[in-house]
Parts: sequence; C-alpha cells; structure tokens
Amino acid sequence: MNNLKKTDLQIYNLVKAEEERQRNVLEMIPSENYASLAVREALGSVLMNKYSEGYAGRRYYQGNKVADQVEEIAIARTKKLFGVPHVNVQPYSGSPANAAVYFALLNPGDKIMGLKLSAGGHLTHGHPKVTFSGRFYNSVQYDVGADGWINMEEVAKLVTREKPKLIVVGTTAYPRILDWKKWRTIADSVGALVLADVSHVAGLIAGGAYPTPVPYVDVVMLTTHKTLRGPRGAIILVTERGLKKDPDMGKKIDRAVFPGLQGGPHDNTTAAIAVCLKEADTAGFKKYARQIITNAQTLGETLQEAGLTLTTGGTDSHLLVVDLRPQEVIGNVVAEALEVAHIVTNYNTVPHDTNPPMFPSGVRLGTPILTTRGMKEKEMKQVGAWIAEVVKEVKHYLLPADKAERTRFMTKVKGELARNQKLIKIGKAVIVLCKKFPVLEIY
Ligand code: DSN
Repeated sequence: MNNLKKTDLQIYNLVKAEEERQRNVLEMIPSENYASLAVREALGSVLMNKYSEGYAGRRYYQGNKVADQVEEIAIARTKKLFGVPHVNVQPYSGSPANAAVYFALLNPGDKIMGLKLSAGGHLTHGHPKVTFSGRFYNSVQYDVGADGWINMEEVAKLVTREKPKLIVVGTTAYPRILDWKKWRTIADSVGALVLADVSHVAGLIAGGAYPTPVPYVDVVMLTTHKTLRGPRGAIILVTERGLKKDPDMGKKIDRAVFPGLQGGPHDNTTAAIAVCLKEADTAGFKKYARQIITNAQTLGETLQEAGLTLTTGGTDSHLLVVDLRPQEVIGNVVAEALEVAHIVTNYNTVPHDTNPPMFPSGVRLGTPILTTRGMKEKEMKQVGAWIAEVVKEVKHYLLPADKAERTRFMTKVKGELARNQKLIKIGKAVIVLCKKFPVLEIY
C-alpha cells in the first residue's frame, strides 16, 4: 500500500519538518493547541470519504449509518459536557458558525453589537467595511476602557442608546472573565439576543475553570481546536433560555448551517470532535484546564516582575497581552525576536493602540500548549524570564515614522535578529526544555 512517504516525498518531508518545529518550539499562540493522537487518528480516518448532507436520519445520500452514529455521539457528548438542549456540530469553523447564527436569527440590516477587533474582539463580531458581519448587518461596536477592561456601565449606556437585536459577547485577546449575568441583564433591558462566542475559552469552561455562559445567553458558539484541544471545527449550542424565547431556534440554526451556508459536513472532523469531547469529560482535563490558568497567571507575574506591562494588569484565563509601549518597540519586532529564540507568539493590538494594526504595540501569549506538554509554574517562570530578556534585547528597534520605510525596516530587522547571538542562545536553551516535555511522541 502506498503511504504518504512513497506517494509524495515533498509533502511528507514538509509534514516531518512541521512535526520537528512543533517539538522544538514553545508554541504560545493562545488559539492553538496540540491535539492528541486519538483526535488526529479520527481526523485522518476514512470518514473523510463520505458525503452526508443533511442531519442524522435525514441525509441526502445513502450509506450514512456510521456517519449518523458519529454525529449523534458528538451531539450527545456536547449536550452533556455543556448542559444544553440543542447542538449543531457541523460548522466548518468559527467564522462560518457565527455567520450561521446571524443567518438564522437576523435579517440583513439588523443591528448587531460586538467588541472592537482592536480591543480583543473578532472579525465576525461586526468588524466594519471588510467583513460580511460589518457589511450585511448594522454593526455598532463596544470598546474597552483606558485601563483595558470592559466597562459594563459604558456598555449598558451604549446598548440603551443603540438597541441592538443581537449582542455578541466573546473575545480573542481579552484576558479577563466575562460577567455573563450582567450581559444578560443589559441585553434584557432592550430585548436583545445574546450570542456567547467562547471559542477561546471553551476548554476552560468544559474543565470547569472559567464561568459558563450557558444559563445566561441564548446561543453559544465555540471552536473545537483551541483550549478544547480537538480538530479545527466549531459547534453551535442553543440554550434552554434560547429555546424558551424561540422554540424554533434550534431548527433555525440547523437550517442556517445546512442548507443555508454549508454543503456536506466533514464527518472525519465530527468524529475527531467526538473524541476531543470524550477527552474533555475527564478529571484529567479538569486539572489541565485549571493548570492552563495557573500557568498563565504565573507567567504574567514573572513578566510583570521583570518590568513588562500587561493589558488589564494580568489574566483570569489562558492568555496575556503584553503592552510594549513602555519599551517603545512594536509587537512585530518582539514576535520575530521571540521566534528566533524558539518562542512562537503573535503580534497584537493593545487597547487604544496608536500604532496601525499591521505594526501594533503588543504581543499575545497563551499557555494551552505548554500546559498540554506538562509544563507547570517552574517552567513558566523560566519562560517568562526568557521572554523578558528577548524584549530587552530588541528595545532599541523603533518603528520608522515614515510609512513607506516600515516594510523595509522589518526586512532589515528580521535579518539582524536571525543573527543575534543572544536570541540564538536562548533558542538553544528552549530546545533543551522542549526535549524534557515531549508531546507528539507520548500522547
Ligand atoms: N484566529 C483566532 C485567534 O487567533 O484568536 C480567532 O479566530
């Protein structure tokens, strides 16, 4: 039988190179995780060969007895883990899942309200001009205060004035707990629906380490590949409250996903989702979820002790955003330098950033993967010390005021950083640490 190596050595070698990269770096992008072998096995299974348009028992193709069971298991596990009465596991990923919720519950031109992207929201939460959510709907966005926190009194004023039909509560770069109950009260004051986009914290919620929105919101959307540690995919949950408000809400969501927006579900992904849900419903996963947060908090304290500034002054979750304005260096330079040191992050805007989004003033860090590898507080202190050393090393790289110069500046900086001996030395120490916490080989 021909395997990948025999069929396509070029792609095989690239897969091996990526495996090697994932082994030897500290992956700290908070929206990523390393899924288990069991999840990857299900994802690479023959289920990918099947077409199953429709829902279990109501397919447009024959031969779906197995696919039906897989989907029913995934649905049952989601219902149990999150405590909801209606679930759709077919969305291809988070963005189409949010599109499906809007398509199901809104008409074009209806008013939606989400957190600004630059404050830690998401493109699909009504980002203006370039996204479907900002163009097909009348989008009004809320912001964080000068201190980086969402100010619920300000939100309440905006909601009272704007009367949105749907409020999206969810974040991608906001480190704090969201007060679901308060959001509900504010939404109820104008009769708005609430969609909780908990993509980032789904695993923390499943593990009981972060408050669940389920009792307070109408619909929940989550992606399965972040803290939940599954394959790339998404799930839409309709709560008891949502069904009470509109008994057809579940049907509307299902119809919006298929045939409204998507074709055949990815049955292999559904199977892998079912596996990650089984893994998440264990005592070990609860411990994992708690440790992610402890690790992020320890990392945050270490960075602050080393003189770095964190938006909101810390974290209650899996992520941190370092505000680099005091160091007068942009996130791009720091992210590039960190990668030379084998620490992989992403540059990010900070609240009320005066730099442009392509050259923002922050970096975003997360602990889900380091925690998957088994690292704890001791390692977080070491990682924090390395990150602080890297920032110190690049403090002098100031962003040119002349816009035309900026791309040239980054090319020059990349070349210099790649040769920086201090960064290379940290990178070697990182590899030694990574080897002590192997992951792809053991789980
Ligand atoms: N791209 C994801 C993140 O990094 O937060 C959100 O979709």
